[in-house]
Amino acid sequence: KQRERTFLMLKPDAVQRGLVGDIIARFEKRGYKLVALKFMNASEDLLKRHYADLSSKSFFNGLIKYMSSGPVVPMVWEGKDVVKQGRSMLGETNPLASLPGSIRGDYSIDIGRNVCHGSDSTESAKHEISMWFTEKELVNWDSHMDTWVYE
Ligand code: DAT
Ligand code: MG
Repeated sequence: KQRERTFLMLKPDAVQRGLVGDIIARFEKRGYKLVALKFMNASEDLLKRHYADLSSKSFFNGLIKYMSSGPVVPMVWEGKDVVKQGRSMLGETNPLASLPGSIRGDYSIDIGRNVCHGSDSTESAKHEISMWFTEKELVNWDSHMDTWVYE
């Protein structure tokens, strides 16, 4: 069984631009398993904790304002190497440095409107999952796709 999990979050621009289904579909079609998902307005307090390591940056206030400007879609996805693969499917932090075919490379231009978050390590994934979801919200289920995705 593949147990690695990552935290992904569709940002307010992804929601406003109608990209929610498309981005989720990429992870589904790749073969990853959805473990948790919600649709919510994130509080400034939660966003400040989520981006705590960037609190000294000049763009921090703008980042929090952007992330709290509309609803977001926090999600947990599971599967082999999902943290690293998720980052690679996202592209680079700066969309202009992201290859076509990546989410940011296909859907965004400015760094401050880069449509999707993804954990950058298994440790930060654990931390972020626990910040955004309770243990009860992480759904245990067997995907019948697994035997067709994994050998
Ligand atoms: P990532 O989202 O790729 O993990 P990060 O953790 O370094 O990148 O930064 C978090 C978010 O903050 C990023 O998605 C967009 C914003 N950001 C990062 N660097 C920035 C910069 N130089 N100017 C404006 N926004 C920035
Ligand atoms: Mg980051």
